[in-house]
Amino acid sequence: MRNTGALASDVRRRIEAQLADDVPWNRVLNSICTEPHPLAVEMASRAAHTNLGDVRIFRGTKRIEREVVRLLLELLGNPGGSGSLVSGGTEANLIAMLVARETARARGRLTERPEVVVSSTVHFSFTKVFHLLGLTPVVVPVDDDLRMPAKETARRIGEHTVAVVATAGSSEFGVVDAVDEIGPVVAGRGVHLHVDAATGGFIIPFARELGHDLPQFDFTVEGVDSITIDPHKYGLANVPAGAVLFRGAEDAGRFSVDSFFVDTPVHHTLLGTRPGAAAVSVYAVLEHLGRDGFRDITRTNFEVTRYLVDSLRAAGYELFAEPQLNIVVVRLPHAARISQLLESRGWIVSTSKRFGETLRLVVTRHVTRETVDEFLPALQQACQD
Ligand code: 0PR
Repeated sequence: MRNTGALASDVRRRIEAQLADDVPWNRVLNSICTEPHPLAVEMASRAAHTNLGDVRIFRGTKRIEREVVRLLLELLGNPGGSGSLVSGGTEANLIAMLVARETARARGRLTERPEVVVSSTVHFSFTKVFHLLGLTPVVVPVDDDLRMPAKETARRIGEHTVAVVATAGSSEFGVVDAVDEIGPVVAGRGVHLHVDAATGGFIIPFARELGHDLPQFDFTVEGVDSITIDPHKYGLANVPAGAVLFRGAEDAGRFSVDSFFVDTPVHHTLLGTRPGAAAVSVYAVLEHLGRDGFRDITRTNFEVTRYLVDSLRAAGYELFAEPQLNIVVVRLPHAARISQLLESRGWIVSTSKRFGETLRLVVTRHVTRETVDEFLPALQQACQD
């Protein structure tokens, strides 16, 4: 660290110079996160000093967090449930698996080698979670539509199973598992069913209202015990804002750690010191946009996705799968090299390590028809070079 501090103007200038080198949103076609809503940014900055790890001080901020959890539970059809705001999908999935394991313990079902049934497209955050918690994944191959098959899933449940994880919006393809078929076959087997809706949680409810044919994935489905939903993705809140929600009013409390101090409530999250700014930013967006606002944003996302798909097909590209959400995967020879070329020309796309020769394009709020019109020639040029 320097001995004598630099002038604020100097520090500011250096930070601005680095930020200016970040890729502008209108060249980003790989990100599930987007530019947060201006009100979220404004209110998060207002609450930058707050810490949800000390609710005796930040009691107003805590009230906002509780209200956000209530609003999210209501969105997902379970006003009587419980939950916490966390740092993102990874922490949400970790806490859901902790609760699943503790529930199995309480039921006397925890064996020496606890297992979790997942599909082959489950998010890699679970690799971290299983590693940390000593859980063993039992992988069900996806079907031809890249979905977790309900019957096969039920067949893999055994004496060691503590949980099943379904995904509502896979990160690679935006595929929504048939949670409405998986729920009923898992219900009554004594295992926890978790739905990872980090990606789809803020799209599917509104897309269904708009008439898109997507499976129900929320607490109205029999058997669903917990859900991950991420406001910092399609929820337009600032990073870091995730949420883990549970069916039962007491369920979030199954992972609970006491603190050293009198009058400090137990913790239900991994982080101790936690950003109140995140809660405030989510609250600002939910209240300001309401269901109408989210429905409008979803409608636009789907329209731009359709425009992208039609433009790609008209230009002769073939899709890897028919998109269910706003993630478009194109079959493309030499995809990794084309992605690198595009990046050198300012465009960010993804290529899958597991499903080679594919280019993945994510349509979110910052991706417009103009972005598509500018991207297509850049893609064509990269394919020719
Ligand atoms: N579950 C699912 C289904 C996800 O898609 C993700 C992240 C997570 C869990 C983990 O969430 P956190 O990253 O909040 O812990 N999905 C994105 C992905 O892997 C994360 C991301 C976002 C990556 C923006 C890049 C990026 O620019 O694609």
